Amino acid sequence: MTEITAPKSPVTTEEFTDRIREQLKYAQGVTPEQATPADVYVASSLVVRHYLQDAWFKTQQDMVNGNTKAVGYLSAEFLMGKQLRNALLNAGMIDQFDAAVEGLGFKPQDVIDAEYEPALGNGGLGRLAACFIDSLASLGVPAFGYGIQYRYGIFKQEFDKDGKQVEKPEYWLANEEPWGHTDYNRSQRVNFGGKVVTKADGSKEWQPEWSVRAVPVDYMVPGYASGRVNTLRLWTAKSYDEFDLATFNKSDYLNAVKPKVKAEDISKILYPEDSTPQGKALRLEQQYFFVSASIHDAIRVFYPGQDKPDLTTFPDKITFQLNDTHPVIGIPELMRVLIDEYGYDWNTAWDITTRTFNYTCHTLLPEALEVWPAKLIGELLPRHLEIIKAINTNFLAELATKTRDKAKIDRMRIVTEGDNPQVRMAYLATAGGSHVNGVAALHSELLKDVTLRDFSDIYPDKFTNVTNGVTPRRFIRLANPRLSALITEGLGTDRWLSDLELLKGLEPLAKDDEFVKKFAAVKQANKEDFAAYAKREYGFELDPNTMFNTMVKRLHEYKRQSLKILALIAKYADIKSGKVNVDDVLPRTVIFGAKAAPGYYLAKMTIQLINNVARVVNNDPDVKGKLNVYFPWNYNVRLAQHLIPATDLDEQISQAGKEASGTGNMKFALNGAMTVGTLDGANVEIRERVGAENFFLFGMTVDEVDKLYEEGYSPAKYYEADPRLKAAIDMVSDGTFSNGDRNTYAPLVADWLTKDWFMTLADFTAYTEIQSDIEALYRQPLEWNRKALLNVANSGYFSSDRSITDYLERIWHTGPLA
Ligand code: OX2
Repeated sequence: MTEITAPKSPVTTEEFTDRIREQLKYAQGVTPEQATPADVYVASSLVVRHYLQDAWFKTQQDMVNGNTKAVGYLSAEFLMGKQLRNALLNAGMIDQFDAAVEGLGFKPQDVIDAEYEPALGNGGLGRLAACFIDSLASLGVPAFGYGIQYRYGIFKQEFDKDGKQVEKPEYWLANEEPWGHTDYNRSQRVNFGGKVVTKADGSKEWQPEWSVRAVPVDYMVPGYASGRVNTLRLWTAKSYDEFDLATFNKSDYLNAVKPKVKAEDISKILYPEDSTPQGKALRLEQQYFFVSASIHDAIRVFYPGQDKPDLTTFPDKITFQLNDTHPVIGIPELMRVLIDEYGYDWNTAWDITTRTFNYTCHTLLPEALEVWPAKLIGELLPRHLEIIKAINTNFLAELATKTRDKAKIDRMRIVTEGDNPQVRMAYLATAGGSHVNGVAALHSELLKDVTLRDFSDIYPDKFTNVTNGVTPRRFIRLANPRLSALITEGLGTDRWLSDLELLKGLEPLAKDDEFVKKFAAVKQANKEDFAAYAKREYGFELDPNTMFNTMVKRLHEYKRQSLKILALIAKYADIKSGKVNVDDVLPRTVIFGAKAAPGYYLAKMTIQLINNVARVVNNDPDVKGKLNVYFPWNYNVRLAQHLIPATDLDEQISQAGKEASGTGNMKFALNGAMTVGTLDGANVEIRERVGAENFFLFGMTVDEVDKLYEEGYSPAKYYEADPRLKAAIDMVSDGTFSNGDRNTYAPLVADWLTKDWFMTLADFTAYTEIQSDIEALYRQPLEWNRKALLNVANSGYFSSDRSITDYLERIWHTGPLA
């Protein structure tokens, strides 16, 4: 008997059908006969919202009336993915939906596909935020996600005829968007610019120059089987002055709408950076915009109708998690609100503030730690600059009581000295919050030992680790229904969806050849599905009888897509030179997915190279279909959901000490892919859990990398030492992948040979050597699948439910609603 704990549907199919008809009629204004899948999508979404509405009210009421501290997850990005199917799953209505739309003459998949994916994030950081709010709701913890509803999400990636990345605007709101509820009556004023005056009583008053209206757009965040629905509140910027009548009367229409355009610019685009900040004033405006609105919103929610609330209780009502440095301006903002708006003294305000905030750092790259020129902050937020300076002064004084090491104190300044002082947001976050966490065990260690070493010396108790996780609802149940069914069959229960450590129960089944064969059949069917999807969406012809070898993530030098493509070229060169007999080559299909930041020259050139390697290799008859390279453009959550379940081998090959965690690595392991990877980020913990014998490890460790930097790294040495590496790089230089033009990739080749900051060349030989182990195992399907199954069985730890449980215990000190 299989135990089923999935949520019970609140509706019958008939009721669902009637409701859809009703929405089609009254909301969409079409008959079922006239309706398109897009109409049915909107109508069905409204129906789902309808059934979630009471739980949403109740969760909010219980949160405000109860004694359970809420979590405010402040994040510049929420990469949600499509909403409808996830909401149906979490609310228990998938079957009723499928039957209802079929009854109306539609294919459920067409209706699902009609949803446009909200692409409000760059990569891992934004997707993590989305997994976290799913888990918070599923665990019944009251929470708000607070962010920005960007009009244009991350750019839409296309490739031109030369294989270069082209960025197109992603206007995801072009069609009706049934999930967001715009709540004009709960908007907040956010001020900018102007000056600070000192009043007669010595208190300060900020006299801003301009303001925008922050209007919340609320999204339901239904928990899986928890009966709870939390809120994702994304702010959109509106102008207070639609237009300036005086200017308009002078017949200057464009200038008359200027205030509106300027205000609305704030929430217009998501900055397409990942791990490197861009010093744009607009970005700081965005950060302040959503954080200021969110802080005021939380006060409104938790002290309804109170003019003089007792904000000393604020940290008992809500804890704000700062998702990286983007929301850190919230620290001086809360200080300002408490002091200037509510009249608290500095010390009380500081006590409230430091008890309210905590900070998650997601990087180790020094260039990714945001720093703002004090001048810019002064122009945009003059009062905040004063407060930041005072925080800095007090902080330095406190440090002087803790250490005599003047150099150390100087290194820890929040505001640097000199002609062009800078504000270091990571330091402000560390000083102004209760806890700092990294996102994987290794990352948190390196944060303490390297990046924030001085801070951890003096405040060791502030530092902790919470290893990332991913939601099993979206990334197993929705993405991989076949594997989900097999897991449920194997475990005799579907309870693993809310308690992922139960996957451990699959471990004994790895000894059962029949079960392993079923597991292999699931992968094969998923590969066939993906081949059909790739054909439909991209026109690719993938052979599902080859190994599917995937590398999907942002394009960044430290992630080392170069290593993958060079190894592939080396293999190609082996075939071309006759060094290996093509008939002995294990057939592989290598699939890349990656966006590069538009201004990131070498990353974009790497994309161009991959596309051209694909063009050449896929069309070379000498290769006999043994090597295939595909690069589906515009990698996003939807593509991830199709591709991850179909992958045999996943690449996590960053230079050790550079990838903070990775979360793709977890999704792949949970979907039964094997990983080839370095000892970096969460790979370390994945390998520990799945077993060293079930993970393809290669490459230098953090210590070896450091040592090599110290000794003086010379990439050319490696080029000379490994003839296969030399052959591969020479092939890039000699025009093979650029129609004979030797200059196309010259900057990339020059970088490899003279700089190679992330030591791709140094790890090349080890990476190519591990390929023989990989291929030998893949030639024994039963053994490969046994190991892949052991990956699934031992990756339950990487559920975002576990991450959230860790946050609750180590950082937030709160729990589910009663
Ligand atoms: C990413 C990190 O690069 C990645 O390693 C991590 O898994 C993810 O955040 C979630 O923690 N911007 N994106 C990241 O860091 C920054 C900065």
